[in-house]
Amino acid sequence: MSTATEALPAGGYNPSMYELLKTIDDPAQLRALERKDLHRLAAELRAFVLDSVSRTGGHLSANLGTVELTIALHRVFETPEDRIVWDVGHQTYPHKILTGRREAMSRLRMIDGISGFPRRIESPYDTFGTAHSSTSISAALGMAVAAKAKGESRKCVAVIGDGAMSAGMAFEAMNNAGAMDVDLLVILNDNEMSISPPVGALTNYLARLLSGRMYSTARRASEHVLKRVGVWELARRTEEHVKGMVTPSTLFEEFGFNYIGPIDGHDLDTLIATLANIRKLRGPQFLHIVTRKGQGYKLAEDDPIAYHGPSRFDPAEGIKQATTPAKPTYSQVFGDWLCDMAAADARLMAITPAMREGSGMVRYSEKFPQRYFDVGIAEQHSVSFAAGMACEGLRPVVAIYSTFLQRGYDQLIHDVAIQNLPVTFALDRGGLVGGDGATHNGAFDFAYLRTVPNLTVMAPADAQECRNMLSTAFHLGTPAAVRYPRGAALGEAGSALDAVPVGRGELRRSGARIAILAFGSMLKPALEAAAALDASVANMRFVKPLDTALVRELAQTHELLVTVEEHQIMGGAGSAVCEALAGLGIERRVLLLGLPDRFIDHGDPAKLLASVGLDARGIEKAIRTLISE
Ligand SMILES: Cc1ncc(C[n+]2csc(CCOP(=O)(O)OP(=O)(O)O)c2C)c(N)n1
Repeated sequence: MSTATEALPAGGYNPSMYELLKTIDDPAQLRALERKDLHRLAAELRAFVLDSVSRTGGHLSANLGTVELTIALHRVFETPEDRIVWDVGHQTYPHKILTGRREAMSRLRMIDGISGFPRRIESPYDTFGTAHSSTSISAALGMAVAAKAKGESRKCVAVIGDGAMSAGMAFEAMNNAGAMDVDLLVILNDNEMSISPPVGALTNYLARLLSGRMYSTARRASEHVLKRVGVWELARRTEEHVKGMVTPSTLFEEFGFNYIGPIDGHDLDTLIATLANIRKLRGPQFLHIVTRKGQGYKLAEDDPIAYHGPSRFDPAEGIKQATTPAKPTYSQVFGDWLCDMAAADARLMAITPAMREGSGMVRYSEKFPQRYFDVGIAEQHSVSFAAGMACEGLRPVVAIYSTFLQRGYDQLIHDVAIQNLPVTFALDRGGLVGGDGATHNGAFDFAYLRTVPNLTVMAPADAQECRNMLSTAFHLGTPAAVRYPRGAALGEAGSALDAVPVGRGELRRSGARIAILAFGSMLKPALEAAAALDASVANMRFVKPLDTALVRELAQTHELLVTVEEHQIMGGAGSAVCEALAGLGIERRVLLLGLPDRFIDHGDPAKLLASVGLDARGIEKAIRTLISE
């Protein structure tokens, strides 16, 4: 594929570069531009994306890859009347910039700023809220069916990456759509990357489609057959006819779609012409475009993984290696434990649904390639796959973000827990995640896990405890989850593989009248608040089985119990404490602190926690308010 895009200058992004871009506050203005000006618009848009992401942090590589596609879509389709649904939505910065949010990009992913993903409340051009992948075809199909039912002639388009296409849900939607008489266009944005290189048979298949081998092999076979029946010459002249007659149709055609492509997704003229033609076609259409992650910015082209979601950086210099080593994150604590436990126990198998980097598994994947399984964006499959391994005596560890395990909930109950299989869930990103916002917060896991029989649920308060709990889970012989937060771990973890006593919390501070029962990340602010209040503090460690003996003891020796968790109050660890008290027949006043019954948006994690009263000051204030009533 040719990549005719102009490379970005290595620095010096002065505002005059955006003269044309500044005239576009609405795609109608883009549609009014002369065709020849669109290339300049693309160059300005690409420079603007790089400039603004370098100032705020956010997703970069994917957005540099969708510049031409975004312009072409808004040029050809009558947005917002025609509906464009972006899968995942991390590649929608060009779309945001062209749909009235250029200036707002300076507060991307910040409190009160715009989201890094499409959101219906943010703009009429954001037709569907996304962030978890592989929903776009379902949603666009729903919109197409709605248009038909209402007699509206609008077009509906789903834009989905090759990584997101690997999820079962995308195929469920394809299966459904292909058999329907609706005007739906699915655009496969194939950049041959997920966050890391994509995996699986679909990836291999797409590569074969691109290299043309599939087509030429089939063509050779048909040549042979046709020569024998004496019609080859005629057929050769009507290549298209021959192709339609004897070449194997693509997988997407088997699903009932009309497959078009592959075409160069950075060739604006071809994109516009192709989309304009497709717009006139009826029924399910499938356009395969090829783009490059990081297109136009050499550093990101060379290392699209590092530039997938960078923090702020200087575009002229690129991402800098920190001079002082950063404090290890919980993901790294997990990754180190994984390597050590794998060395100690050959039964360990580690599974990730497409999140190798984010889950801290790069070193493990290099050290233990035979025992490392990236299953693609396939959370449901990852859980049942682990269950199958566990049936055969292995000890699978599923490393998964709390928010993404929501996808595998039935598999967790039906395949793992009912059969009481020894699967360890290393649950990353428990609690508020910051810039990614409500779609990615791990706010529900205590609730959805603690209600499942056979499952043990732990929440470490520091690095060492995280490591010990992972060892505990691994050796338990039954299903267990260790839930830890995003970001820097507290303290350091040693190299031992010790366990913690199951179902036992520990008293960390003895005070009077008030006892704070802290879960996981909330131990630290609880201890700080307790010092000012002279309260007792327990590190509860286990959400399930809850240390009911400790709960009883604290209830009998204190006037007020305060539970604190970085999780929804409803159904969370505090609820478990209340259930335990009821079960014990103890009447004691309880203050439940945690996340309120609303979705928490994006922003700086510490500020967000403070905004919901989950810092030391907030905890102290809530307690003082209650006792002064
Ligand atoms: C259900 C789910 N699992 C995992 C993720 C994390 N994630 C975000 S982007 C991404 C890669 C997507 O790859 P692709 O669709 O090819 O888009 P590209 O970034 O290459 O443009 C992943 C795994 C997610 N958003 N949703």
